[in-house]
Amino acid sequence: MTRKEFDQKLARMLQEQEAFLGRKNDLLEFSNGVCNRYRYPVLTAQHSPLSWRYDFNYEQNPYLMERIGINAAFNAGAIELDGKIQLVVRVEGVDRKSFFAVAESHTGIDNFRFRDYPITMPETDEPDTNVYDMRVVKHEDGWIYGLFCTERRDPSAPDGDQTAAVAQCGIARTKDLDTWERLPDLITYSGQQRNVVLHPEFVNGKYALYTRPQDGFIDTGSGGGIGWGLCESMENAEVKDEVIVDPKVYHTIKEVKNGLGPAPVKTEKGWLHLAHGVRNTAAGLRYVLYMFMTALDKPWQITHRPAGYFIAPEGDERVGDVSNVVFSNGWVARDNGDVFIYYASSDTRMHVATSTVEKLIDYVINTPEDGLRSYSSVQTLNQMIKRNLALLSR
Ligand code: BGC
Ligand code: BMA
Repeated sequence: MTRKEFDQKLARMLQEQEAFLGRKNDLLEFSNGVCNRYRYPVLTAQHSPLSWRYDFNYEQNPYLMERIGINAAFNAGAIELDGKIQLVVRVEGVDRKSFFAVAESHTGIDNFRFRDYPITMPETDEPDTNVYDMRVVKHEDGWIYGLFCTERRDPSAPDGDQTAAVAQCGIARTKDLDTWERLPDLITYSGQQRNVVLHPEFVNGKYALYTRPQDGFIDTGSGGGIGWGLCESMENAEVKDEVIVDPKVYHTIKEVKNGLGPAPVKTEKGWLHLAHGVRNTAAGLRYVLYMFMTALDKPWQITHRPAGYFIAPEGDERVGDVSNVVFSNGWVARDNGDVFIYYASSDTRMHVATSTVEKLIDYVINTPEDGLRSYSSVQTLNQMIKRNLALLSR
């Protein structure tokens, strides 16, 4: 490539990228009434700036090759800040390392743009091998906290096993999402932790955390379920007692494991929660999202649990690096009642679904519970059919 060709190609690539980032998203016509989905993902690996991927220097990169590949953009934390929706995205390079990067949008449904640099997350004395799935929470103490999974190789694994890992909860805080202060990892008395979420308010004057204790890296073992515990400070966070708020249950969408998604949304009827449930199939694990509500004054007590899943992978969402997965660790409830639910599909890309606080309350309170048996599901169904047919014949 001559320098002229190089310059022309780069200019064209930058222009095409601008057009791509400016593309409008469309609401899909079909909706079940609970939430709406959109035509395009809101973030993909292709949304990452070209300056992250290509060396723009002709002498150093005469073929204008991609030098640093980005594999995926998924599992984002979400927060509304400075009038914009800010996603703290799990960006994964082709080297399989994840890191965090902020992407922002005024609309919340399209035109997400990454900030110039990814987040430089400081390490602790025990460096993380991989970090992912940040829950971003504005706490009433004034800080924005990021709780995320920090993963390191299991020090007790034999040389021949290069997959065994230990997952724990990393903690950092910020005011602007750019500069982060890393705090010590959470201490709990369970083997491993993923999906730890900070409750936005003090409870009995203490910080409150949703946890997900498990014995091994993949196996929850005797642990599992969404847990709850209090801690005195976030500077040396320690949860001495974990109680299980929402256990895994045989033959449900959360039979293998479950974990809280983003921090709950406060409403006049209770705290709205979004979580993921996992079941095993012959084709591997299937991850879906479900909701529940807890009591306003006792956020660890479930008051409503609609049966089954709230969002499951559909169409193209089913396929990706880890197929048949939807996962969410970010949502935003705006002052006007709109709710933007950010979910990733198949560990590959980010989508948005929209609803309102009012509709989600209705969904959580009025959707029948799981009777846990085929027979009771049919009874629940029959009751509604009977009422409907009576209405139709009037
Ligand atoms: C991956 C996660 C995954 C976990 C358990 C980690 O190495 O990065 O995405 O949830 O393993 O499978
Ligand atoms: C996990 C999560 C996610 C991921 C999912 C599916 O356990 O922590 O990072 O989306 O598995 O691979």
